[in-house]
Amino acid sequence: MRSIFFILLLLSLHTLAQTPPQPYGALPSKRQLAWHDVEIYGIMHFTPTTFENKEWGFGDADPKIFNPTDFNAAQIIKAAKAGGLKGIVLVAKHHDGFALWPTKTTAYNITKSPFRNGKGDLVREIAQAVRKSGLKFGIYCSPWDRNSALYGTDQYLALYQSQLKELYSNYGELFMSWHDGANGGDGFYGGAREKRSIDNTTYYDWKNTWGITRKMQPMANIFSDIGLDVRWVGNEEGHAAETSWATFTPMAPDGKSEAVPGQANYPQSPEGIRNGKFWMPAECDVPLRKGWFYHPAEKPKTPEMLFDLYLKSVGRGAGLDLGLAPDPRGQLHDDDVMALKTFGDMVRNTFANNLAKGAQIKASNSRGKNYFAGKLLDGNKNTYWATNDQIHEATIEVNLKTAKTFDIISLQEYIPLGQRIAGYDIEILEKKTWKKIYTGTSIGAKRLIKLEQPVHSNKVRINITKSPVCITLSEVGFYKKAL
Ligand code: FUL
Ligand code: CA
Repeated sequence: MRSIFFILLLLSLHTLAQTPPQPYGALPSKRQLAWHDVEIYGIMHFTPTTFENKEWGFGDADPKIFNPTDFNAAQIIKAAKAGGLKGIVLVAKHHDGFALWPTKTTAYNITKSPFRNGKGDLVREIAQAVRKSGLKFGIYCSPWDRNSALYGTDQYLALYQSQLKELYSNYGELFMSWHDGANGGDGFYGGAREKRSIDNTTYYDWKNTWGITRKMQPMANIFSDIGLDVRWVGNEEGHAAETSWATFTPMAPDGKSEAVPGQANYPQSPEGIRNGKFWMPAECDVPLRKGWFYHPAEKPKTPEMLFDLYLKSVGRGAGLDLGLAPDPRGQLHDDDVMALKTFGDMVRNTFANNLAKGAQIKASNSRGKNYFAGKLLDGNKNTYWATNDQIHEATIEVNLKTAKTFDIISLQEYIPLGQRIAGYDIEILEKKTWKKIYTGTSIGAKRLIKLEQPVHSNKVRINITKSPVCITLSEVGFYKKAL
C-alpha cells in the first residue's frame, strides 16, 4: 500500500516537473505568431505619384498618366523573393487617393487609366503573383485621401470603410492591414484645393473600422502608430532600439494616459515597454531607396546596409518592412533587383550553417526531459529548453568540440509563453579562462548579436541573469557572416 502511494507520488512529481511553464505577461495571438514567422516583408508604392516623380501626390494627377510601359508583377515579386522577403503589403491607395483596383467607391481609380485599356486590376495582379510565389499578401489603403471631395466631411468614413470591405472581400486572406498616421492637410479634394484638417483620434472611428478588419480578415495584423497588433517602431530608418520589448502600452503624448489611435507617444516606440499591457511587436519600415516612390536620381541601399538593418530589426525581435518602388515601366530597376538578390544571398548564406549543430549542450537546470537543453539545437523553434519554476537564473554551456570562428550569435525565446528574459551575458572559453564577450537585455522572438570581431573558441556559455519567472529558450545558433 505504502509503496504504491510512493510510486504515485513520484509519478505525479515527475509529471509536475514536465508541465509547461506558466505564461508570463502579455502574450502573442495566433495572428501575431504568424506575423513573427514572416520576419521580413515589403511594402510596394506604385501609383500616379510614380509618374509625377513625387513622394506625396496632391490628388490632382490625371489618371491617364498612370501608364506603365511594361508592368510585370512576376518580375517584382521574383526580385522580392530573392531578397528573402516573405510577404508583400501593396499600397492599394496612397494619399493621392488613386485606387489601384476597379472600385465602386470613387471614379479616381485604375479603370480611368490606360493600364490594360481600363480593364486592369493591379491589386489582383500583385496578389496573384505574390501567392504564386508562396508569399503572404497584405494591403495598405491610406485613410488620408487628397483626391476625394468628401474628405473632411462626415461622409468620407463610409467611403473609406467600403474601400476596405472591397479589399478585404476580393483578394484572399491578408496577413496585414496597414494603416498610416499621415493625415489631413492640403490637397485637391475634388477641385477645392484647400487645407482640410481632421481630428485623427476620432475621424476614422478606428474602433469600428478595425472591427471590420477583425470580422472580415481575422488573420490580418493591424499596423498603425499604436498597434493594434504591430506597432510602428517610431522611425522610418528600419531599426528598433538595442533593448527592444515586444510588449507595449501605447501612451498619449502627456505620458500619463493610454493613447487612442492617432496619438501615440513615439519616443517609447523603438524600445517598447517592459511588461507593457499588450503584445505589440515593432515593425521597422524603411524604403529600399531613399523615398517610398521611385525617383530616377535615387539609388537603392547597399546589401551591407540592408544586412545591418536586418540585424537591427529582425535581430531585435521586430519585423523589417522594406519599401519597394517600381519604376515607370512597372518593374523594379536592375539596381534594386541586384541589391535585393545580394542581400538575400547574404542572409541565406550566413544562416545556412549553424556552427552549433551537433555540439554538446548542457544546462545548469532543466525542467525535465521534454525541456532539456538539447531542444535548443533541434532547429525547431516550437521546442524549447525550460527551467524549473523557482529557477530564474541559469547557464547553458555549448561544447562545439572543435574550435569554431563566428561573429553572430542567435537566440530565440519561446514567445508563446511571453517575453520573459530581461538580462543575459555570453562568454567564450579562451586560453582556458572564460571571457565575457557580450551583455544583453531583451531577447524575444529573435536576437541576433553581431560581434565587432569574429571570435574563435570551442566552448560558449550563455548565462541568463535576469528573469522574473522560469526561463524558456527555443534555439541558439552561432554563425559566421557570409560576404
Ligand atoms: C508614410 C506615408 O506618409 C509615406 O508616404 C509611405 O506610404 C509610408 C510607408 O508611410 O507614413
Ligand atoms: Ca528548439
